[in-house]
Formats: sequence, C-alpha cells, structure tokens
Amino acid sequence: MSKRAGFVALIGEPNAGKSTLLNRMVGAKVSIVTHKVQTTRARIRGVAMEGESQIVFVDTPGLFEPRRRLDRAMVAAAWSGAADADVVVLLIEAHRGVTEGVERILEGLADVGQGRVVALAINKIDRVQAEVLLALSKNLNERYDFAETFMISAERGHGVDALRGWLAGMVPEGPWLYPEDQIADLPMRTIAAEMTREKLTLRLHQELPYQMTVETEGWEERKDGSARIDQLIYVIRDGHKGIVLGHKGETIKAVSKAAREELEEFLGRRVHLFLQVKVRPNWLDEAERYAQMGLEFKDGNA
Ligand SMILES: Nc1nc2c(ncn2[C@@H]2O[C@H](COP(=O)(O)OP(=O)(O)OP(=O)(O)O)[C@@H](O)[C@H]2O)c(=O)[nH]1
Ligand SMILES: [Mg+2]
Repeated sequence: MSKRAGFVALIGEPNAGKSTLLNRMVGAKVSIVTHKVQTTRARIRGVAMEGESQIVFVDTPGLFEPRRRLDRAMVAAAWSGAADADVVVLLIEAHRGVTEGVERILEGLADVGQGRVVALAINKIDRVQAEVLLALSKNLNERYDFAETFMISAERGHGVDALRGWLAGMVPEGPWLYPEDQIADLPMRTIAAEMTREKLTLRLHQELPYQMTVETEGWEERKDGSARIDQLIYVIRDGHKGIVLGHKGETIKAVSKAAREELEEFLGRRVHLFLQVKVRPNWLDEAERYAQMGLEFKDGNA
C-alpha cells in the first residue's frame, strides 16, 4: 500500500465541537475546548495516523458574522484553512440543526468548496433522537452536494473511527508531511499559553474571555529537568485585571494551578508557571498580538 497524506479542515459554527473532534482524532489535547463560543482563535494542526495515511487535521475558529477586528481575522483564518485543505469537514450541531449561521456557511462553501471534497459531520448525536438526525441529514444534503455524511459524537467517540477511516482514503497519495510521532504543529510556547487561556475562559464570565489574551513571555529549562514558564495575560481594563486576579488573588491562583497541572501532564515533567496580568487598552488593535496568536493583522479601521 502506498503512503498518503493531506490536510483535512474542520469548519463549522462556534461551539460545533471542532476542537473536541481534532483532539479525539489526534488522541491528545492539542486544541483547547470550552463550552463558550469562539474559543479557538487560529488554525491549529493536529496529526493522526491511520494505516499508511497521515491525516493532518486543521482545527479552525468558528465561522460567524464578524464584528470586531479580531472576529474578522478569526473568520478569515477559518475560511483560508478550508481553502488550503484537501478535504473539508463541515461540523453541524445535531440539536441546533440548520441555523442562520449554518445557512451562511453553506453559501460560503458554494465558493470555497468548489473542486474540493466536502463531507458533512453531524456532531453531538448523543443529544438527539434518530428521527431528528435523519431529517437533518436529508435537509442538509438537499442544500449541498456532500461527498459523504457522518453522524458522530466527538465527545463520546461515536462514528469517529468511520470518519477517520474514510478520510484516510480521501487524502492524496504522497509522502508523509510530518515525522510519524509528531502530533501537533504548534510551538510549545503557544500550546502553554492556550492552556492558560482555556482555564481562564472556563472561569471568567460574559465578555471577558473575548477581551483577554495570553502570551508566553519566557521559557527557561532548569537543571533539575523542570521548566520555568512566564506568561502575560492581557486585558483591556483595570476592572478586568481585578476580576482575573479575583478576591485575594484566588482566581489567578486557581487558574495557574489548573494550567500548570495540565502542562506538566503534557510535558511529562515539572513546571513552574508564573502569570502576570497587564492592562493594555488597545491590545485588540495591536499587530504584534495578532502575530502571537498566529492571525493575520489587517491594517485599516478596526
Ligand atoms: N453533548 C456533546 N457535546 C459536545 C460534543 N462535542 C463537543 N461537545 C461540547 O461542545 C462544546 C464546544 O466544543 P469545542 O470543541 O470547543 O467547539 P469548537 O467548534 O471548537 O468551538 P470554537 O472554537 O468556539 O469555534 C464543549 O463544551 C464540548 O464539550 C458531543 O459530541 N456531544
Ligand atoms: Mg475550537
């Protein structure tokens, strides 16, 4: 059997379960997951092996109607992820069905999907009855010419092997793109910052997660095998700083502990994590912040 390798972009509305699916396919937590929308901000690659096929999954930010500069950069990154891929998998939430957002994505696919294999994955099937699924699948297949339809639960793993097996045969013949044992294509500094952002997002309310970003400032390897990692949390208001710190610093302490534990597990060694909160009213309009996130910064009015 000859080798195959290619890119599979996972696209869909925010919260559809794209990152959950990527992590399951890869078998490790490469992309952060929260119950909130707009968690993923940039394209994140995770590598899965299936027989002689190397499938490079590209997790993308959710597709939605962008309002701010950051939204626009995220949505642009998602569409270009689809445009660069060999195969596109559209994730739809079974219990939400064809929303306005889904309709807009289908309109976009009419263009981006041209000359490209596009599959449909109806996710979160654990939340609905079989009849609902069949009707939804029929409805969606009438709206777009999907190459194949899968019913999955990214969280529980149902239907995921069938999807992976099918994708393995769809990626083009050719040499592998990454070493066999590589699972992600993201600098460790970025993964570490994302872990902290996930823990913060899970604890903070309302708009704050969208107005906050995390960057790894320093990474020092210590002689005893541990690592010292320094990170900055950017917020836009003084009041936000107080919220992130929490009463007597208890929020940031809890976040730091949770992020450190996950990092230690990921790295398989001890980590000393130091977090600092900085008020930066304009970080959402700073090119450097976008570069750190792996997003394109477009000049002009925000
Ligand atoms: N019930 C159920 N929940 C799921 C399933 N897959 C994902 N979820 C949940 O859906 C929420 C969103 O999952 P994510 O993987 O972060 O979704 P996403 O599409 O990456 O979201 P964005 O990054 O914001 O675009 C999380 O709370 C997941 O646990 C599933 O199969 N069933
Ligand atoms: Mg995501």
